Formats: sequence, C-alpha cells, structure tokens
Amino acid sequence: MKKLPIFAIVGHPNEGKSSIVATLSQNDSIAISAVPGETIRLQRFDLKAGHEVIIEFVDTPGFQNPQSTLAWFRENEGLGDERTKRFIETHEKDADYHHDCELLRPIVEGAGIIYVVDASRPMTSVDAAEMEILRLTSCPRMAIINPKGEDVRFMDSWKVAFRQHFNSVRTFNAQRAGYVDRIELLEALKSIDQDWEPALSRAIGLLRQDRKGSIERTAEAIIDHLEQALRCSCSSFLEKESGVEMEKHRLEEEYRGKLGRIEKRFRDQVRDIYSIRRVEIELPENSILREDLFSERSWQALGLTQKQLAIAGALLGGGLGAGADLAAGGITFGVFASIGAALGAGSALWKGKALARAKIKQLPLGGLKVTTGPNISDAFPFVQLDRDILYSKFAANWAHARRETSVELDAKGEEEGVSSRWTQAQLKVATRFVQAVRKGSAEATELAAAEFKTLLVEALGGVG
Ligand SMILES: Nc1nc2c(ncn2[C@@H]2O[C@H](COP(=O)(O)OP(=O)(O)OP(=O)(O)O)[C@@H](O)[C@H]2O)c(=O)[nH]1
Ligand SMILES: [Mg+2]
Repeated sequence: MKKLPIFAIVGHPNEGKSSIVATLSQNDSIAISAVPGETIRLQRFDLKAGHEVIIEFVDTPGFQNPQSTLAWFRENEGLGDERTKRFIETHEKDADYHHDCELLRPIVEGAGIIYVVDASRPMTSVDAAEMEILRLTSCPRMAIINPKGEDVRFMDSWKVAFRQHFNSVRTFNAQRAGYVDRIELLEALKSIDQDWEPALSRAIGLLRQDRKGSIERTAEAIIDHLEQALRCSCSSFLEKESGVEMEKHRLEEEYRGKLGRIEKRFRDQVRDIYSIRRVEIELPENSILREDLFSERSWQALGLTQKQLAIAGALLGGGLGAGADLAAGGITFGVFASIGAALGAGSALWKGKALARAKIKQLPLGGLKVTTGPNISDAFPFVQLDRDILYSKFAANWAHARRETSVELDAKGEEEGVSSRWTQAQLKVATRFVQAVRKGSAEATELAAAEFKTLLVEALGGVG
C-alpha cells in the first residue's frame, strides 16, 4: 500500500492546472492567471483533514519540449519507471528540458498524473505527444476535461484519444466544483490504481468527517449570530423632547449599521471555517444575499410563508404581524422618560465614551432615553436565518479556484430560503430558541440551542 497519494497536475499552459489544484486542495492562495506561463516551477500543495495531510497535489508548468521528449522515449526502451529515470538523468542539466524533467520527477517518486485539457479547443499534435509520453511512463493517470468554454465540437475526438491513453476520464469544472464534485473526483481517482484504494478511501472518510465538523461549527456560528441579532439594540439620551424624531432616524441608521457589522463578523467566521482566505467572495449578480437585510425583496423571498408566520406568531406570542413587518421591518422605538438616578446601560452610549458614569448625576433631570431595537417582529429571525443559511451553503461549496467576478453560478447555486419549508415541529424548535433569547434566559437559550443546532445542521445539507 502506498502511503500518501500524490498527484501531479500536467497540461498545456493556461488550461486550468493551477485552478484544479486550488479547488482540490482548498487553497485560494495559489497563483492563477489569464496569462499563460503563470506557473514556472513545481509546487506541492497538501490537502488536509484537520491537521493531517491526506493527499498531495503537485502543480506543474506542463511540458516544455513534448515532441523531442517523446522522440527520446520512443528510441529508448525500458521497463516501468526505469526509462523515465534515465530520461531525467540524461536531461536534467539541459535547460531545454527543465520543465519536462521537473514534471516527470514526481512520477518516479510514485505520483499519479492528472492531465488537464480545455476541451473547447481542437486537439493538436503537441497534445498527442504529451499523452503518449504519459502512457509510456506507465504511471496511473486520469484525464480531466476542464470545460473553460461552451464549445463542445471537439469533445468526441478528445474522448477517443483519452480512452487510448488514460485509465479514467472525468469532467471537472475547477471554478464551479462544490464539495460533492470534489468527493466524486477523489472517488474516481481510486480506480486509476488499485494500490491507492485504501489510502484514498481513508482520505475520503477523513474529509467527510472534517466536513461534518465544519457544518456543525457553521450551525453554532448561526446560532451565535442569531442571538446577537435578536438582542441588538441602540439607545441614546436626549435632553429635550423636540429632538426625538430626528434621533429616531439617526438611531435607526445606527441600529442597521450595528446589525450589518455583526452579520459581517458572522460571514468572516463562516469563510474561515471553509478556509476561504480571500477577503471578499463574490456573490452572484442576482443573489438575494446582495440585498439589504430590510429590503422588501429580502422579506418577500426569505423567511416564512404567511401560513407559517401565523404558526410562529402563535408560538412566539405578542410579536408583530406580517403586515406591520413589511412596513417597518420590525424595528421598534422606545422612548422613555428618565431621570438622573434611573439612567441605565443605555445612557453610557450617549456621546460615546465622553459620558463617564460619575457625571451621570450632573445630567439635567427629566431627559429622554431613546431606544431602537431589539427587533420584535415574528418574521425577522427567519429572514436573518435564511440569509445565514444561504451564505453558509454558498461558502461551503465555494470553489477555491474562483477569481473573476464574471463567473456565474449554476441555477442550483442559490435556492430560496430554507425556513419556508420547515414543518410545524421544526418551527417549534426554532421559535423556542428565539423566545428564550427574547426572554433573556441564558439557561433556556442554551437548552433550546442544542435542538436548534440539529435543525440547522439538517438545513445546511446534512453532514453526508
Ligand atoms: N471559464 C473558466 N475559466 C477557467 C477555468 N479554469 C481556469 N480558468 C481560467 O483560465 C486561466 C488559466 O488558469 P490557470 O489555473 O492559471 O491555468 P494553468 O494551467 O495553471 O496555467 P499556467 O500556470 O500558465 O500553465 C485563468 O484565467 C483561469 O481563471 C474554468 O473552469 N472555467
Ligand atoms: Mg498554473
């Protein structure tokens, strides 16, 4: 049994080799460029499950001199790796064969080959030479069609050639492949060399386990975020009643800003869970997630149906009805008259830190405390939840090769909200959590969170 499965990615410049490595190894720091010749030397990237390296991918610049390399391979006989070894020994000091030697080296070390082509272009004699060299090395090898363009005219001729030269042929779009596509490709790699089967099966098992952990952490992050969003409020203190209307507007802005910041923190956390280190992952053009949290489109597309809202309303008791929600987004204002001694936590927000507690007593009596939030609408928690779930699914299936903003996601890339499909029993689980948070009971919140987590794990697509 070979220990660590190693695969070298080979192909013409600009065919998407580094993109395949980035998506398979879940590493978005790999250099990908529209200009051919980006990768100029061999680079090794590990795919890890937890801290354990389970597969190694070797990114290569591709062949430098395939025609004359093939000529040499044809002139020189040799069994197994022996001929490849001799080729490297003979050419390693020759600058004309630098890349060829480099990419053949992992094969001698026991690596398999993943040959990448963009099958939207016709096959050339250079491609034929490359495929023939790989066949003559007799290493385990798979061809991957990375369909960069829509053109399928040449697909059949590619497939015929592939069948003659490779143990397996797969289509894999490096910029769109999600978790399931990645697992399927790894499963297929098992078939190119039986010796790898045990190690790859173990690797896939560890990846699934790792995925399970990520989904559970995501569910926990959603629960934390929802709790913060439900508790979120802003207050200030006014000396005169005449300023209340203006202050309400200002506070509403402040409240929205605060919600936005805690949602951003949540999204940062989710990206971190899925090893997305690029600061902004680009949401598709028509994504509902690009909408403001309180926009009408968000509240129509996400959250509960009218029928469910009636159920949630009854379970929550005393919230706002659906009609009022759409108008105000459930943002409520409290205006409280206060006197110096009664100033609570809200007053500390007044003029920020300038207001020291010791000075509170010097405040004129009879001021007003203005508060925005917490949000009391029945619909709000579910709109926020759907946003979190959609974002999480998007991040969980992010292809680490994606760079350009122009990349469109498949229609299945974004679904409508999840909560509108929840049954009464599921709504009960969710509302129990919302209610516990609103009541401010830490114990009840913790208790409800456990069951809620199971529901969220399921909503995130299960852990399979
Ligand atoms: N549309 C589309 N573009 C892709 C796909 N895969 C890669 N590309 C683009 O093709 C270009 C080349 O991708 P790379 O991954 O750098 O290709 P490479 O084979 O490593 O290139 P070199 O290192 O130059 O040999 C980049 O602009 C990629 O964004 C794909 O599946 N679809
Ligand atoms: Mg490259």
